[in-house]
Amino acid sequence: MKMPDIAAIDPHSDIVTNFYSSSYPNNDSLHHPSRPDAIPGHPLEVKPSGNALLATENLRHAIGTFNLLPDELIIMLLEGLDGPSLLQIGRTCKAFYAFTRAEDLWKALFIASPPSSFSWKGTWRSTYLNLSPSNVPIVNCSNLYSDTLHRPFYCAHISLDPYVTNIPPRNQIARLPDLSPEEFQEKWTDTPFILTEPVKQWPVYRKWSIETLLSQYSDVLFRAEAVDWKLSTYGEYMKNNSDESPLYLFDRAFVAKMGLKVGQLSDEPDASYWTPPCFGEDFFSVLGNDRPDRQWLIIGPERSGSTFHKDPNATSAWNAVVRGSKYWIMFPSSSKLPPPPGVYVSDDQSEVTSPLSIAEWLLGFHAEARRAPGCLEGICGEGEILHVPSGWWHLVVNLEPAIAITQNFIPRAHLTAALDFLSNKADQVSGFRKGVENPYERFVTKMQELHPLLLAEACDELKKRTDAKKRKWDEIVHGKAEQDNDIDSTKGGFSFGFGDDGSDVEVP
Ligand SMILES: O=C(O)CCC(=O)C(=O)O
Ligand SMILES: [Fe+2]
Repeated sequence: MKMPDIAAIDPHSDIVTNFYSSSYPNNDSLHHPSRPDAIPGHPLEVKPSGNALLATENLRHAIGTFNLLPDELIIMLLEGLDGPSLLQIGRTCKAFYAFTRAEDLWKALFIASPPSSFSWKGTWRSTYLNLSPSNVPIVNCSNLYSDTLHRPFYCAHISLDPYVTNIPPRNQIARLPDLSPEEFQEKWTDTPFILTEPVKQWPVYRKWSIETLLSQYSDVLFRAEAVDWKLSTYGEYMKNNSDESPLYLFDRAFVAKMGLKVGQLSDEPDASYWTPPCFGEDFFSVLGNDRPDRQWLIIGPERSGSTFHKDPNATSAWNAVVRGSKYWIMFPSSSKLPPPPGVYVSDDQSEVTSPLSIAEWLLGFHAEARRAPGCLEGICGEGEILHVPSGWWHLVVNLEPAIAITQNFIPRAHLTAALDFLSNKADQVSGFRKGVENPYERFVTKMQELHPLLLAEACDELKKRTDAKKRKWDEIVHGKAEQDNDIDSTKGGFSFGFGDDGSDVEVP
């Protein structure tokens, strides 16, 4: 008897609504052969676990004692094997063959010991083993039922449309042609927005495409997560991969590698791009070459992107889309608000656990996030630039193959937040070169030299925030009456709310 394939059942039925997700979108393209964005069948025909309930045959029965173990544990055991051992166990039966085809196993082997020379072959397994696609057998594993094996494949093919369209008006990120430095400083430093004009003046906006970059920089090595690949190899990867979370090129040394000139046209007539004037103020520049990493070239295929995070060292950022488009979903940070749905943060905020891929997060949490207080969403299109205020959570996904440049900075409105971070979260400070010791002291020394008044103001503000939190703490621990005596009524104007001011000062 041919068993029903749950993944092929009408997506509006209850079964599919509960499949991998509590908030499955109304995606009526799922498995519909006549729709161009329908999800293709799994290459080995592995089915989601639920199908096992009615199955008369199950390939898992051939794996002996291992059949007692859940799929995740089998994969964990296989993670301990090298390539030849994986191939060997994969030959024992169809079920193990399917398990040993899991791409994450081969990606990990590749990254642990990259072959000295290789070409991208469409999958991590074929690339690691140097197999041409015609040498990879098509094995029918249709009687294997495994969410662990099916989910990554499924997530690599979901349509992003239901998540990035119909953004509720209250969630829309503001869109403006441009802002002056004064307008930015007065009204916009705590608000995400998209500027539609400045990037369109950049020479790289006219000149860059994946093709032109490939023709000019094909042999240049760029960093993509844990690997340094020639751009030509990354170009092949972009064209031909089925990864759930595509490898993302994120290179902080691109200006030197590509021999670019960067700066305002008045100083640098041959500049390839420049910081839009409204984002010009950046107090990390007082550190000169000792500043932390500042700018990145970002290239990735459709579906690549960044899972939820806040930018480093309490900096703000701009992110300019030179080619393609990006969907952004953002949340303010405040101790009054929880982190975004599906994101878990340790007490000291040093660890962010977002165990899900972007696609899994969209499937499982997007609907809830869209309704959550503070949620903002928007699409930053080609030639547009988005502002990420200090401390904001963001998840970003490329809707098409994309090229972007991002740069982090400290505007005066967030000088206090940066000082707070450098002094109170020294263990989480990142991006400084190895020899640069004690970034907080260096920063304060340089600020004292170059901007003493601003530094004094920011330090005052930081002290106020710390004192307010101490009082709040005392109020909680010792009761209200006792701490009332501590309030200096001459100062007034304090915010007694935790985190209203965006500060993350630790309560001692
Ligand atoms: O383009 C992206 O993937 C987002 C990068 C990012 O997180 C940023 O620019 O802050
Ligand atoms: Fe970011």
